[in-house]
Amino acid sequence: MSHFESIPKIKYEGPESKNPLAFKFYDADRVILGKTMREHLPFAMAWWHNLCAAGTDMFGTNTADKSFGATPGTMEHARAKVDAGFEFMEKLGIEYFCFHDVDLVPEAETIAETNARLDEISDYILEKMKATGIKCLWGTANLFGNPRYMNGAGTSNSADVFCFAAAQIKKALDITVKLGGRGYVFWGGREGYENLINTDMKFELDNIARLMRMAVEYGRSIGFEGDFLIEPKPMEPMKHQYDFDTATSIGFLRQYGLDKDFKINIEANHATLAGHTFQHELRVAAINGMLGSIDANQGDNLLGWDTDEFPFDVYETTMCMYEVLKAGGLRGGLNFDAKNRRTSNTYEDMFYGFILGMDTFALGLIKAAAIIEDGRIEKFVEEKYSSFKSGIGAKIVADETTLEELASHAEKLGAPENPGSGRIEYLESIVNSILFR
Ligand code: XLS
Ligand code: CA
Ligand code: CA
Repeated sequence: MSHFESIPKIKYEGPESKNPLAFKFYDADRVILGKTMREHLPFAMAWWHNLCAAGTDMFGTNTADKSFGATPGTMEHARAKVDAGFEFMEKLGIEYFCFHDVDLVPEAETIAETNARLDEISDYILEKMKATGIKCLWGTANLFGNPRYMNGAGTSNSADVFCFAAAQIKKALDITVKLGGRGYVFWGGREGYENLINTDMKFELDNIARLMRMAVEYGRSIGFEGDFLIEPKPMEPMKHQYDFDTATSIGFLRQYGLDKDFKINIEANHATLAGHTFQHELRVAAINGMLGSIDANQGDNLLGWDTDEFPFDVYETTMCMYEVLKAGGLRGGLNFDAKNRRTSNTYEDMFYGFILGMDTFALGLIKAAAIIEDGRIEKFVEEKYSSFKSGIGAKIVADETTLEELASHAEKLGAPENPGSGRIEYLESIVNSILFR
């Protein structure tokens, strides 16, 4: 049974096309810097937004119909979501999906019953994967929705709740391995605090590191070879979340000896909530060898919360793909952790959202490659630091000098040298001339 009968397979028609159900920039087989767009841009569908979220917000209920012809909360509905999801991905040429355990099946009264449901649905998903070639990018456990996690999961004050979290992670890892997932994500939505007055921060951090260590040990023991990923976010739902941003998360991973098994999953909207640009977070991960995967969405600068919009801002995707290309590509993928606006509530809108996101990233890729081929920006940056290529500068980077030697060098110079213009406006106008030529 088709869920999107009126929607054709979405094809590339080029920038002049006025067909809303066609790609204007995403041309999967086009080769850019030696790789196809498909290879550069491993797009993924987020099960939760696309197949589960139906427009409920703090002030109102569903505006969209995501029942797919079945009664929500049943296994029949879980199967209908699989059917709809695979039809949707095939029509768009999306090759990966990401999931939380509870996106796949309704949670039952007992762990055993929920796990039996997960076994059943993952058999069905596996069949669909074999038939279509669609793959799993990453899996995760929802450790924030159930009221038992109100004080956190890995950072809960309750040892029993900690065990429930362990049970969910164990099963989510089993399912991720069964589906051949490339990654396993920890997003710590409730791993943080509302108020330090009732919080033992050190104890909580030690504990969640223990949970992650056990997850790594278990995952490796069942043959999981992919990356474990921390997805930073500074706040929401908690006032302060421990995985605040990429730098904080890398510090945590190194402190607890988890950095060999983990990488970072960077979400654009979480970067801006942390007071950073998306590009900043990508750069921090890349220079630390920790760039794992990307949750591709965007926030709203006028709103202080996580709006999870489909990417539209070409400057942002250009800078994202610039970082990705310079880092040598992505180990993971580009997961559209994005949802339609509450007022865009039809099946067509689901497709329009993905077409917008895929085209915005395709444009970003094309333009980032053009910036690199143009070379002026990279050349400027290289020259900016050229004083470290010879003389005293070369001695500094070779670690062949001392503070005394540097001090006497400075004394001999007399007046300090002008370090040179940063040329920001000139460089920005290069970006514009490449974006809009
Ligand atoms: C929420 C997060 C979440 C993670 C997966 O803000 O983005 O959806 O990606 O748990
Ligand atoms: Ca996310
Ligand atoms: Ca988000």
